[in-house]
Amino acid sequence: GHRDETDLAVKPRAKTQRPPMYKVLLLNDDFTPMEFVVHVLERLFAMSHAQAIEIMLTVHRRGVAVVGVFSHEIAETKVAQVMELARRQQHPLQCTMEKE
Ligand code: NFA
Repeated sequence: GHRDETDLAVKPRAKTQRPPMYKVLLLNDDFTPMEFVVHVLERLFAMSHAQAIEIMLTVHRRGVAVVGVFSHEIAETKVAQVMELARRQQHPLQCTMEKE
């Protein structure tokens, strides 16, 4: 309505855009050693040994787990790092990303 001294002028604005975030997923397989997966989670996802074991066992039992949520660029880097470590050790471990 009409303004008085208590009114605040607030322009309608578009909602603030947040950049999309990406889940990094680790997939189970029958061959990659459990200790290698724990090592990957500790080294690349900054998890404690206990956290890494917990997530590794979730992947082992359920088939897949989210290991982190990152910007597109960081998620791509994490996936590439996991895949490169696995390739170097000739393990079939798979890591993917998907938009949240
Ligand atoms: N399933 C694998 C095994 O029994 C362990 C594993 C866990 C592999 C998580 C990949 C991801 N050796």
